[in-house]
Amino acid sequence: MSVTGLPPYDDSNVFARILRGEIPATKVHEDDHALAFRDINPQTPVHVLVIPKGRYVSLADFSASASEAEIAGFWRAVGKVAKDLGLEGAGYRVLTNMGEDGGQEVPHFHVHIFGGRRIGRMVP
Ligand code: IU
Repeated sequence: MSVTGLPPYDDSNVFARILRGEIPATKVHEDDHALAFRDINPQTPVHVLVIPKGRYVSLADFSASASEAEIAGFWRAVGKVAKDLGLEGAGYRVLTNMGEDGGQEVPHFHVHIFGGRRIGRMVP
């Protein structure tokens, strides 16, 4: 088990395959530390996923194991993507699902950026 309680990183997960260019994604941003692309099943008019380029299973894994440069680069990318997509004025939501109880489906750390409409209070 990894630090997250999830299995160790699996290089066959779908986001690893997107990072390797094996399956397509609609990319909106890419830099040394992060890739951002449109969610294939958008829940809001703008729904983008931001993933680190490193092999991290979840937020718990990323926050415990990534370097300062990776963490800074990743979170700067999240803010830049939201700004570049025009979400800053009206606001947006950033969310990560962590582990089984958190509803995480893809075992490569990612945050969702939701925007483009008013989003209600979160009900777990
Ligand atoms: P979760 O946080 O792991 O529960 O969310 C995974 C998201 O990945 C979910 O919103 C899917 O629609 C999305 N997704 C995707 O964008 N492309 C894919 O090939 C697959 C899932 I599989």
